[in-house]
Amino acid sequence: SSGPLVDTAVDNEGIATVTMQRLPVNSLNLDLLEAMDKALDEVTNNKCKGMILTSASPTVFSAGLDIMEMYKPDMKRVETFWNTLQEVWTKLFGSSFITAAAINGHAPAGGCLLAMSCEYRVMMSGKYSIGLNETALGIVAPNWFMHTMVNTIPQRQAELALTTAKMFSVDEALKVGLIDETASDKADAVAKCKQFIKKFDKIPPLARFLTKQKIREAPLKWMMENRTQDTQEFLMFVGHPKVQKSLEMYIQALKQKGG
Ligand code: CO8
Repeated sequence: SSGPLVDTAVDNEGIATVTMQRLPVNSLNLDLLEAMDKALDEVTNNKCKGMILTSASPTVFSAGLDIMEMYKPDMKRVETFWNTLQEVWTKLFGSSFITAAAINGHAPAGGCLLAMSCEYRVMMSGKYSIGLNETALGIVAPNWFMHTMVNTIPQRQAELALTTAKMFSVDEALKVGLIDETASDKADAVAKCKQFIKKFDKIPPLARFLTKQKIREAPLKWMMENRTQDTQEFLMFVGHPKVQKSLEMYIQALKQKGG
């Protein structure tokens, strides 16, 4: 399918809504990540005060990394893929503008990472789940995935969630603080994200940004200092025959489930 993979709409109050629209499940392939990288630059260049991240799918926020990018990969492309993911995370997690996620459906793995990289999360009620499930796939989440979770929920809860590959229901996510509010539908989720962003109308923007930057400094610094090594680890991981075998089985299971 063609058409833009990300839609960016800025309202008259300077709040940008960035909608991922790589249907059906917004799995993060290189093209979607590149479109998100551009959208984040656009929000910065337009001097938007805030950004809401959401999805065009009625039931999925994002299915996480596109498994097909990692299965039998072209090594050059998969390296660019990983570097672009690092770049998107750095821009989103470290943004000067205010960020909120309107999570209108499932948010496993990379989908959860994107939501946690924002400053506030509103999730639509329903039978949806959110979490970092890497260990269940035999994958160790990279350090910065873990840092992002520890920035969101208490370390003890993050350790339990990461080791057990916990996928949280909406109620469980609310209870542990993985999300901040629930919403009845997408419009309600977006409206609640806007309310969050508007809270800052009374706070001097520079003080707000410098505070966010200081709080988030350690994970960002980790990325700056370990980016190359992080990429090498990822490339070693996807190049491993055992990993390729489990990705193959995982893809088969996904396809069977979908029918
Ligand atoms: N990548 C590629 N294709 C996908 C993915 C994905 N992550 N998720 C779903 N699809 C495909 C399905 O195969 C299916 O394809 P088809 O139509 O050809 O059968 C189509 O999308 C629709 O999927 P479903 O039928 O499953 O849609 P549902 O609405 O029923 O369910 C879910 C949506 C809940 C999102 C479900 O698809 C799901 O659970 N997906 C897998 C999510 C997942 O496990 N993602 C993990 C990705 S790994 C990651 O993000 C971090 C890895 C870090 C690597 C670190 C290395 C060191």
